[in-house]
Amino acid sequence: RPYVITSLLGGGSGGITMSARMKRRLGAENVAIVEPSEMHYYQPIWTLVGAGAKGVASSGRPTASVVPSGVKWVRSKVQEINPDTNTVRTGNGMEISYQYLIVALGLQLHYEKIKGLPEIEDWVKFKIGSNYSVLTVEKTWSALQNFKEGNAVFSFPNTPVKCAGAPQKIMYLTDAYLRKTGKRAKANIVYNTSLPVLFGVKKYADALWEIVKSRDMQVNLRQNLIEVRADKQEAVFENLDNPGETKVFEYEMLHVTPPMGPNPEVKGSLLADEAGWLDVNKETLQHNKYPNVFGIGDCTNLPTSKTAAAVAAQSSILDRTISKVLKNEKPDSKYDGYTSCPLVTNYNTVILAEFDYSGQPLETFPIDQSKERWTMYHMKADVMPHLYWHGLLKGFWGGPGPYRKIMHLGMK
Ligand code: FAD
Ligand code: UQ1
Repeated sequence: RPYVITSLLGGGSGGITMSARMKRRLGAENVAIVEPSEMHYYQPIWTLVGAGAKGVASSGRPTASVVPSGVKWVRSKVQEINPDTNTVRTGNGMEISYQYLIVALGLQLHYEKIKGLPEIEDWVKFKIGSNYSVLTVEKTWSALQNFKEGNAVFSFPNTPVKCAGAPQKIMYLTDAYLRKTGKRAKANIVYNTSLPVLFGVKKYADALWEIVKSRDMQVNLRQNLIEVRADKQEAVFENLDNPGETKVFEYEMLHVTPPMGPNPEVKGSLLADEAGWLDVNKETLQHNKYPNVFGIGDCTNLPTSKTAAAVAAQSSILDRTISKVLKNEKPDSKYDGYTSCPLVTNYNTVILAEFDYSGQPLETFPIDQSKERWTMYHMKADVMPHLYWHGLLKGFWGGPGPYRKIMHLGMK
């Protein structure tokens, strides 16, 4: 029955944030969220959980506590989206009609695409970890603590990923942990990435190359993890510039960043682009074919790095876009692609990368953010979680854009 004006698909960062904003705009009784998970996770803290600097419990809160009061929560999966009839079918057999639809389904992790990767229960035994899932993040910390001597190997897959810095943040923390515990001399740290660069923005890549060189970490570009031979503690990488050529790395610790891709519910719908991501206008976030459909976050084909910081900036733009559409006016706000990645380089330092669609730095603070700073670590570890739970998810934090303008007053 069409009691719902706006349906939100997905109750992650983007879904909860937009539900708070839509409640303010339309009234709670006109908003519904479809989300199967009983828990909502603040994923950015997993970088620190994997390195033992935070507990995993701090990352999750019940979904019931983050769904704005009065907003209808459908505790089920989206099974099928039909934008021609303005309906969504859910796993529990409901058919929901919508006037407006915001898709915030995130992306899918594909651990199963890595041949031989054992069942998660066996990861501790096989010295494997992965900060990308709540089920595997604590295994990273086990592997780190159990490290004796040998290679610590880190992977970056040959797909788009969320938080493109996370696969190497854990390498820097591993290096720091092994130094702190006197084991660094017996360790060889290897970062094998599918990318042709260490980081997509030159200013930060230059700073990171300095760090990997000065701390004696080995970076191999265009290497893609395709197989794990867990019983032998071997990881097999394919050379993407010479397909078929593989290289085997013995490991004492393996951190896996899984291949990622669009959700099947988006990919299999009329809303997807050719690659399967939600096809939205890159300035207004309105769907390119269905004007009553909008997208936010990791599920979209916005050509920027997929982060919660990007979700924050997108949320204020999308709020504006929808307000215009509701009044039958033309959307006028323009998303510039803002995204941010706090590159944790030690247990007390962060390089705060911030940039836009053009790949140019777009820094909030009037200081050089490519330098390692303890203030930025404090922001990442202690300030950001509050900003997330009490600012972003409540619909009050739309990214640092306005503050950047104030802080740079008279400086440029
Ligand atoms: P999500 O928050 O992932 O939410 C998607 C939701 O959709 C989930 O709740 C899921 O259950 C639900 N869903 C999926 N399928 C269905 C379905 N069929 N039906 C209904 N619901 C469904 N970002 C930063 O800004 N800074 C950082 O430092 C940072 N570090 C990170 C470190 C790690 C290790 C990870 C994993 C991520 C990090 N991120 C960081 C990225 C950030 O967490 C994501 O970009 C952000 O959460 C994206 O929000 P989203 O709403 O698009 O997706
Ligand atoms: C941000 O807005 C955000 O979302 C709440 C993050 O996710 C946890 C971030 O990591 C960052 C860096 C930002 C940007 C905020 C500032 C103050 C630069």
